[in-house]
Amino acid sequence: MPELSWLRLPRGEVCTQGAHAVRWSAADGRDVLFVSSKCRYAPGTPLRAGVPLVFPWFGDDPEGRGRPAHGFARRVEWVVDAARTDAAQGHVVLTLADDAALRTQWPNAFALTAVITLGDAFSIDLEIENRDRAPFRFEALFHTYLQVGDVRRCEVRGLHGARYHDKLDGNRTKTDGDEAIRFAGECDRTYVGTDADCVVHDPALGRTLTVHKRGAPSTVVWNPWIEKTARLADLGPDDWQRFVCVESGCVMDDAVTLAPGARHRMSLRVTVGSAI
Ligand code: TA6
Repeated sequence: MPELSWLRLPRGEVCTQGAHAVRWSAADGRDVLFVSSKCRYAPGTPLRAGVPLVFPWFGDDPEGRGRPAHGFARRVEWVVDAARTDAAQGHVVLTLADDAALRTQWPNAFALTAVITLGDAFSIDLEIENRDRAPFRFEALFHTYLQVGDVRRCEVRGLHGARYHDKLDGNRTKTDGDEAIRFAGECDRTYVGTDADCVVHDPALGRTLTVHKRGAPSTVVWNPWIEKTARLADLGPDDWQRFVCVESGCVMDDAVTLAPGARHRMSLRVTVGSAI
């Protein structure tokens, strides 16, 4: 069975499949990204951990042709263009371009460049370039799994007043009237048209995690809770308590149409603060 290949850095690990930042530890040595207790490490299989990269579509195959959910970018090998580490941080650059196999899934010439830095902060900068002769429309998302002590005690702040599609209610459009998102059941919301940073308050671990973003007007907040977790083979039965996804990108209303030769850049930065 072929193995996955890894870039082992001072503060975490990046899998070359999917340019997937899987682990990152903060200055206090504690993990910040969640890794499922039943994560599967097999070529072609997405890892339920860290920051999967969603591209070129979000969610199920929009054309219903049986193509993989959340696109192909997280399932294929990227090329390592650079890897530099010093005592404090690691910096890697990985690229992905169309090839004959990918064009059977998505008939567009493109290039992706991911620049990942693991230090006291975590960051990914993703550039999407249209190398085709015609415009193309894409969705892209940093599907970030944040480790928390107990999701039932967490709050996510920053989305008050923002518009979202509620996947648990037929993707109906709603407006968030709450000061904070609190979790007492499955949550699957795609906020659109918001550049707001989000703060996860985690009293159980005594920290806050701030999700900063640029060029990414969508924020997805997801926790599968008990029943959906039981339906996911690569999540342990109690894993739902230990993570919240606060995902940043350009999806649904915020999908991007890119002209030939044009580039879109989106970035994610996660910082750790003390609980307040
Ligand atoms: O995070 C939003 C979401 O679309 C959820 O609906 C759920 O499906 C999640 O992504 C996980 O998707 P995956 O394909 O990684 O199991």
